Amino acid sequence: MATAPEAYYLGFDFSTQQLKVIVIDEQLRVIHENHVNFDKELPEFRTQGGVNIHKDRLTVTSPVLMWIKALDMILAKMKSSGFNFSRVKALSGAGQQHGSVYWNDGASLILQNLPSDVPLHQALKSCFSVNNSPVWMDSSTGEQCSSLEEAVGGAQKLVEITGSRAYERFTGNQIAKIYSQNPEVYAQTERISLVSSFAASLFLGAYARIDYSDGSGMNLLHIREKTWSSACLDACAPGLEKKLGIPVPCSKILGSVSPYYVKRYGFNPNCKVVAFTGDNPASLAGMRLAEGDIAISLGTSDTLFLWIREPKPALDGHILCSPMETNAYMALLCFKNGSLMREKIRDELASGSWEEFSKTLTSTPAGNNGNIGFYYDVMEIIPEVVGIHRFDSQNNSVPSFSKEVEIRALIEGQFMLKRLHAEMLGYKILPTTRILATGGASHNKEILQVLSDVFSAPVYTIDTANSACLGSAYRAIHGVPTPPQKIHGT
Ligand code: 5FX
Repeated sequence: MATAPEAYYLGFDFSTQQLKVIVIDEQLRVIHENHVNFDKELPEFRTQGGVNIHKDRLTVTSPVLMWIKALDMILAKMKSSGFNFSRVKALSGAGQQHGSVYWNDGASLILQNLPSDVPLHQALKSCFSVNNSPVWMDSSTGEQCSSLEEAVGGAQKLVEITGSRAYERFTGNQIAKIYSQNPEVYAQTERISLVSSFAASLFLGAYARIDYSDGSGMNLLHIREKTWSSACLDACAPGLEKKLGIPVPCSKILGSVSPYYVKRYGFNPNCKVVAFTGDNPASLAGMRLAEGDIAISLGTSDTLFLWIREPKPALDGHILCSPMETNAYMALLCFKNGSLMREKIRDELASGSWEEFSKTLTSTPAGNNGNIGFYYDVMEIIPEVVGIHRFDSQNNSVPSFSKEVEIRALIEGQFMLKRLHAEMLGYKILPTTRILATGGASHNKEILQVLSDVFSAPVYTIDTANSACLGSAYRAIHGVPTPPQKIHGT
């Protein structure tokens, strides 16, 4: 008897600059990759880096039809490369966090009756009450942030409910801005999606629910109760609960693909759509982070993802529901003074050479004989401090260090702060803890040794260029339980 062909799983990533897809098989092998670059392949939308920065320099949006046209294009590319869509058992995806999509009154009917002979961007062109979606780079909602914190009883209270204090890019504040500036637009919006749930809706042919993990980036979700906080909803806009729908666990199967994809691309009608989530939660899944692990990206800014069991939400950093386990959490910490600060000290004290920098770093012992320094070239996010602050072994503030002490103080100081803030959020180092490092400085073994010393844990380097996309494909495969296999001879 012929065996059934192996199933495929698709992971999409609607990121800021491009739409990506990765196909994996049941052994998690990548068997197809494709992408559409927004600026290059969709020049008619005139984006730069996938976004439009408005005149005030604070408002940043992306055209919603650009994302839809990119989906038309990527599926057409896959089809013309001979990809067999009928083997796809499930799909999932990621979206840039915080961005929001506003569906017009009546759009759900159009979504449910997509004509398969028409590209999506034509069929859906009249479906949006806001054509330019606010995205995570937007910082125009300062006023709304202050009102939200005030309405719920202060920043700390908001942190306890939603895992974060009010941030300008967070979706609740973006919705509040639209409501206050254009109440009639808000009134004619029947549904508000995140970029992730919007993308899932395109595949479902119906409004997809927001998952707990991406929902945690809105300043609206009660992260422990996994329900919308009425205090936050009421502070942002009236009637919001109905427009958001009920949030769902991240591994929820939302339904099967719309008949549109069956007819137009040859998808199997049973192909399941697993809830889409934010790009950061999807990356955590893509890196296969386990309890106690840390992923650290040492790039222009340094970003940490932590797996947390018992979170202690704090004013600095974000706590999100975990994309992997309903009762776990992930924390996100972002530090602005990353590589640029390291490069500045390298240029000043090591003639611009990483080799010389590393040699000098290893000439001093771990712990730096009690000397500590904190280096902030630009105003830091966590904590809000700027300038250079040095302390000797007696805890006296000192104006300078020798070059050897300075280089170690910089690197140890950067990692000690990360550990301190991680632990303040409830992170605990476990005997099994692994640190997965990525980004520019992860190529420097001496810097990684300090990271390992500070956290008392082994450090591994990984390539995360596609982690959100790959994580989405993994989430697709984990979302659909495989029926028990018959074992011969038993
Ligand atoms: C996280 O809070 C962010 O704003 C960014 O990492 C976006 O998710 C990038 F897409």
